[in-house]
Amino acid sequence: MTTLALVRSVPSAFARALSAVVPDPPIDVALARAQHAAYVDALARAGASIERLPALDDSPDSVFVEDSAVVVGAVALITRPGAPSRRDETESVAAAIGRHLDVVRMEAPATLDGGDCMRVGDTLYVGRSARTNAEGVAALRRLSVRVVDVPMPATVLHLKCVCSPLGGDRVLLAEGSIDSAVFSGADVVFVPATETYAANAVAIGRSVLVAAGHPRTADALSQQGFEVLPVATSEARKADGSLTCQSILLERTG
Ligand code: CIR
Repeated sequence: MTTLALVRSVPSAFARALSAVVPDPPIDVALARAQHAAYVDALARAGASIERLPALDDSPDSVFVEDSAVVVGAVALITRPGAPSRRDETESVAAAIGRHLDVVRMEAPATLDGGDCMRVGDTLYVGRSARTNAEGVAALRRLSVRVVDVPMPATVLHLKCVCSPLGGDRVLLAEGSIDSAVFSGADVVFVPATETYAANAVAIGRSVLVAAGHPRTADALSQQGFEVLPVATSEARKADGSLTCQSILLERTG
């Protein structure tokens, strides 16, 4: 099994990315680009092949490619992102993914962000956040996958702000965020509430990218047998982004 990671560069307009709180100090685009380059290096070190999507310099949130597609087996569902300003990001993702997988498009009034979707085994957990509506969840159900809705607290942007898949049946989950009983049957590894931001990690085989500066999460993942690759995220975080959101991972056999 090999992993292909689709990524897109940090756009010139990144300082205008959506954020719940106006960042102070503002986003430093040059630093964001350096951090993104280190993120891509870490993906490659973890064993992923890298494919770069065309830059969308005038689309402030376009580095956060995860939100544009959900991969279910041999099919990619191209989303209709919950934020109208982000809907111009999806077509170039569809064109790139279409070279690897069958593509299905989500139609209005459905909305869904890929950051709300987490695949664990044969189940797709979907956060019902402000970005993802019932029609969006219904579009996933039509893909013949077991879908479990997860109601989200209004303060949390996406499901994967508080959890992420670790491969197999394992899930990384922030304590005190959502009820771990939602993931019945999964093996839950907890991140302390003080390190909630680090619950969004990218696991590829035995390696895992973790937001730098979260030592208890790094320890917990080392104890699970992972090689921990810390990645700086200060600028993505100012735009309410973290690690999974900066790539779309495609698993390939052979
Ligand atoms: C947004 O609000 O849509 C972007 N500023 C952040 C998106 C982060 N995406 C993700 O975590 N999947």
